Amino acid sequence: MRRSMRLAPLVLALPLALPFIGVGTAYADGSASANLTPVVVNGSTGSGTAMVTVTGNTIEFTLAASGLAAGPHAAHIHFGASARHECPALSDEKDSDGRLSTTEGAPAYGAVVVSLTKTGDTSPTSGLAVDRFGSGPSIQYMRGGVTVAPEIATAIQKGQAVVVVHGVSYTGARAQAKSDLNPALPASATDPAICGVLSASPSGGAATGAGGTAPTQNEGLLALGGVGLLAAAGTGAFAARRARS
Ligand SMILES: [Cu+2]
Repeated sequence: MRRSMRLAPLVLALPLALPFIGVGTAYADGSASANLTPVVVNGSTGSGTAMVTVTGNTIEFTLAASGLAAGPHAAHIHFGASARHECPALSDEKDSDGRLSTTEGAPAYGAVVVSLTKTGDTSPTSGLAVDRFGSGPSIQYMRGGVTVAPEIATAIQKGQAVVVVHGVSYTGARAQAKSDLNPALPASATDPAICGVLSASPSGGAATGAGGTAPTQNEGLLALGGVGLLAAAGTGAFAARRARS
């Protein structure tokens, strides 16, 4: 009797734990951050930071970047179970057309799994909802209460998820290229600009190690967080709302 009562909580907890078992270790709640640096080939001079806090299957994210091209910047968490969990390398530019498309980067970072929109839907369906992302050279916003699939929450904690901010500036032949995601858009609107792999932060701090983010930087990001929320710019020059990622 006493024994079965003691077992009860364990039995109840089991179904909750099951989704994690298939992907490996169950991960406790925590934070991950990424330094965003220019994607090879595409010529962005931007930089930024992404921070994600995972609580169960809910995430809160902060995205800040500067030095970006004019125009909207679709931004996503990418993940693929069979992806390399990296930002693209020069060798990913397979067709030698002088630009690395979103599709060419997929072997490195996988598919869109979360759209880091300011408002509304955050599923991959909103991947090109350009009027709900940041716009212009500097973007900065945060958002909480974003539900993700259990395997995505785990991937973030395991350092397998990649943040990609899209939208670059091209001249010459590259400026005439059509987007691989939606031929109605120029390639410059959707090609990846800056990228970073989310890596788990030690509790109470930021990522450490080679190339890690200094704690002060993330604290600053959080402090700046809410500022961008009012800027529902809607500057999307492209009717990409219904475009699919
Ligand atoms: Cu993306």
